[in-house]
Amino acid sequence: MIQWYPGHMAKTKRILEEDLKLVDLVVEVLDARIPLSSQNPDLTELLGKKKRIIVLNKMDLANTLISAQWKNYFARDYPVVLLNSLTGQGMKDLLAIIEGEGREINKLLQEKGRNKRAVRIMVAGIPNVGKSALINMLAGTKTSKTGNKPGVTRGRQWIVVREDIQLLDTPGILWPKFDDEDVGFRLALTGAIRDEVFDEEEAACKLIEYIIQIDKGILEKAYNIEIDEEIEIAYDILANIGRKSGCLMSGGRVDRSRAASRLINDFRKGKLGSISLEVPGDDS
Ligand SMILES: Nc1nc2c(ncn2[C@@H]2O[C@H](COP(=O)(O)OP(=O)(O)OP(=O)(O)O)[C@@H](O)[C@H]2O)c(=O)[nH]1
Ligand SMILES: [Mg+2]
Repeated sequence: MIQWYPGHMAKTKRILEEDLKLVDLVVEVLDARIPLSSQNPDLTELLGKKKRIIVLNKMDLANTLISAQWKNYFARDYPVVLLNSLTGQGMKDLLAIIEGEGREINKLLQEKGRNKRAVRIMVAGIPNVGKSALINMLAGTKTSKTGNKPGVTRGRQWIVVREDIQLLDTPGILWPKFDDEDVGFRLALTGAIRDEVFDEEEAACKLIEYIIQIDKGILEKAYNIEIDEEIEIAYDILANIGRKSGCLMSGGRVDRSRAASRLINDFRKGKLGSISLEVPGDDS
């Protein structure tokens, strides 16, 4: 499952390093369903002493109790907020944290005899975690952008979120890391890596196995099937899902590939309910 070639990654990293020089604070966006798998471990080194806030985004798609555990997990090291970037739930908390960090940063500036100024932030994260949605939510309907900042010479613009907060208009792209096969599957299932680079049927089977561990009733209800875990393996269950949802080939054989796409899409859209794929302490 290779998507990020070394050259591609080096360039992405270079751009990120340039952008980091422009900001005081990084808002790291993680997928609340897979907070560890969607985190890029290299960011810590890249940030150095730069401040970071962790956003567990897509909270609406994740299990509420597990998300609360993740919040505690990350809160040991960083300010953290649960967010739905489509509805804005959690946005007030995020702004309050940014404001607080901004005050800290200004305190340090003033101690050095420098003037008070707006805190400069950027949003960063791996693909598909909701960076653009978050930026849109923060920007709101505001069109006012400032021009006289170093970033603009390179085509970067600042969005004035509030008098005290300026946001880089382009998110920092981080690369997903998956030496571990399970991490790869989680990234695939949530849409962080492109569909062409993983085996959908295999990923769908992983998802079935995972959901059955939580509650087989989720699948039984969603697809009007009955699951006997004693005798059926995920591959059989996938076939049943296909049969019941009309994924058939000519001749009436089940089209497992289409069944897999359907299941994965249903999961991504939240049609199977709010399901977290990772629990603190799982493997970390
Ligand atoms: N349910 C739900 N969907 C979300 C949320 N935030 C973003 N999305 C959806 O997730 C998908 C990806 O969101 P984007 O904002 O495009 O993600 P991104 O990180 O900018 O992705 P790239 O630009 O590809 O790196 C879109 O379909 C969004 O509508 C959220 O909080 N809840
Ligand atoms: Mg985007």
